[in-house]
Amino acid sequence: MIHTLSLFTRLIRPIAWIVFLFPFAIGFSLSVTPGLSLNSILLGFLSFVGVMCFGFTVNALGDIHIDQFHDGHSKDMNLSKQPLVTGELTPKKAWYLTFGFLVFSLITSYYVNFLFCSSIIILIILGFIYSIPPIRLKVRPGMDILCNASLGMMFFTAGTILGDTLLPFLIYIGVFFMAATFYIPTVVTDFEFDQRAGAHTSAVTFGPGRIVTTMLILTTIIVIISSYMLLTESLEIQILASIMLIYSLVFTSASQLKLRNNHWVIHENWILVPFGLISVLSILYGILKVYGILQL
Ligand code: DMA
Ligand code: MG
Repeated sequence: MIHTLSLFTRLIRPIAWIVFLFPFAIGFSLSVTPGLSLNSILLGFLSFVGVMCFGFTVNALGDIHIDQFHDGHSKDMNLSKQPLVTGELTPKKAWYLTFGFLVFSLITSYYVNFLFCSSIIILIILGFIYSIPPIRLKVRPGMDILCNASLGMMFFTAGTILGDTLLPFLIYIGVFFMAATFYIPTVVTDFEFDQRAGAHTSAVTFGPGRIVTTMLILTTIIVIISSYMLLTESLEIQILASIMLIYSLVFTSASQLKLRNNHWVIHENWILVPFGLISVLSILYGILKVYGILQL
């Protein structure tokens, strides 16, 4: 029983979900209005779980041959212990599970509403083409970053659709740049591991130095967008803009300091802990809003 549970969690990697829960939870908390049905909220979050199970299982399937080289650093787990790598699970069974997760996320999202279901379908497609050949964007230089930034923005969008109000367009663009900025260090920390495995990610192709410069440019764009949001939007969005501004500046500076001789070991907790905390706070705030208890 414990073994099955461990096999399952090593396949679906719930700790790594925090990265995507973050934009989804923030989008939801900003958009949610009093009186929204708790049923739909629950279904929406279940659908999120389905998409995560789907996305990480297809990723494990696509990465079997590179995950065996992972040394256990800078990730939610040692990927060489994934059940598909150790042989505890066959690819065929994993594909059956993938199909089950797909159906689960589609059904739950369908009962939220059509628009939410459409956003989930886009997320499923992005998750699939990111990991699975022949498209497999994760090994196409530049496209890996673009795809992850789009995933971040789409999770945020799905969150706002679940909350039932759309936000000013600029915020979605800001989230896109945030997601790109935060994805870059993860691809740079994977540099040696991907290079050993022969995966042509952005970091392997362009070299970590150049890619980190890109991070500086992206951070500048975030500073401009969030400053504009600070000046023009409501208190809630001003809080989001402040978090975006401060966190991306701290994160980018910390990242620059940690890169030496193409070697960059940035601890996963720089992302997982703040993202996890902000996600939990956002969801709680969202629930308080639904009940009309708190509204900033
Ligand atoms: C994980 O992909 C990301 C998604 C979208 C499931 P990855 O292979 O780039 O990262 P990791 O090496 O952590 O699996
Ligand atoms: Mg992977």
